[in-house]
Amino acid sequence: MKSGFISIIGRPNVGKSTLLNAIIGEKVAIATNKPQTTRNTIRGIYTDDKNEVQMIFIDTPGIHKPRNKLGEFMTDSALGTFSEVDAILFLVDDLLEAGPGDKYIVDLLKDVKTPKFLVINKIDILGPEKYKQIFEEYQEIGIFENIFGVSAAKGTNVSDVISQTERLMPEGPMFFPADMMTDYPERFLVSEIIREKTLMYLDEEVPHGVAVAIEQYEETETIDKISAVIYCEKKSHKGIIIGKGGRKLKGIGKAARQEIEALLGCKVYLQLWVKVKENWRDSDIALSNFGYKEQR
Ligand SMILES: Nc1nc2c(ncn2[C@@H]2O[C@H](COP(=O)(O)OP(=O)(O)OP(=O)(O)O)[C@@H](O)[C@H]2O)c(=O)[nH]1
Ligand SMILES: [Mg+2]
Repeated sequence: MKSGFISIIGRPNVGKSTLLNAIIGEKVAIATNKPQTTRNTIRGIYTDDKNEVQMIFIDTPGIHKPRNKLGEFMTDSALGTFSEVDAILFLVDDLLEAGPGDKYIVDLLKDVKTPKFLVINKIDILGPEKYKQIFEEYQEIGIFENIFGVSAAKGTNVSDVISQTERLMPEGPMFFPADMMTDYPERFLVSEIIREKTLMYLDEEVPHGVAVAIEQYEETETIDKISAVIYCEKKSHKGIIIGKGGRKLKGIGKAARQEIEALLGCKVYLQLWVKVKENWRDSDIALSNFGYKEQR
């Protein structure tokens, strides 16, 4: 039996959560077109058909220059995985010169002994010429055991990444039951689904200030009753989230409920509220209440 932990790292929005979901074959992490969607480390458990290998993939928040305490927590959560894992998957979707972000990560990785794979994502939209340039640029750096081109969204070459990662795993036990996909409680997954739907309905600056707290979670024989608060940082944002005549909030609620029902396999009564909590991203108490503190 082989088993181990693998960290998926990279800039915001490169497709880390999408890749995790593609590897696990189920949605365990929310993914949106908004940068900084992932805020905690999210573990997805992969067990092969023969129960001979178990790999725990850790999706991490996009590494970025923090602008508040939430940002610090997010970037620290990602960097903190480096020394604890058996392999690192570094995701990119562009050339090094495209921005300072990837260069910063490469410099950090140079000092990390853990085996590293480079995963060039979004090959479905990159085009062969650009792919070749990215490939050669990273090969030159010479710190990656292997370089893959994948499309996490379409599932292209994801099985290669899985099989090559397997080869890096040490002898080890089954940490989790073979049918388990993630070790997060349903309550957390529910709050993430609500956050995802909220982000999808919003644009620009509002999403970064959104957090979701579950207030009531009651399971009955016929239906699960869940009530949650969507927090935002400004009164004007509250209006945006609720929308004209409450239409936007209704849309968020409906989309979230449908996905939560599929997750839980039962009917759900979902009640959503919107509240303002100014500057919560710099408040230690709020961060800890939302689970964005020493959570790993
Ligand atoms: N075309 C294309 N889009 C992709 C691919 N993988 C991910 N995306 C899109 O890229 C966006 C970001 O995906 P996420 O998986 O949320 O990215 P992330 O790296 O987890 O982002 P953060 O959590 O914010 O750090 C989403 O709109 C995805 O649909 C891909 O292979 N091809
Ligand atoms: Mg993510």
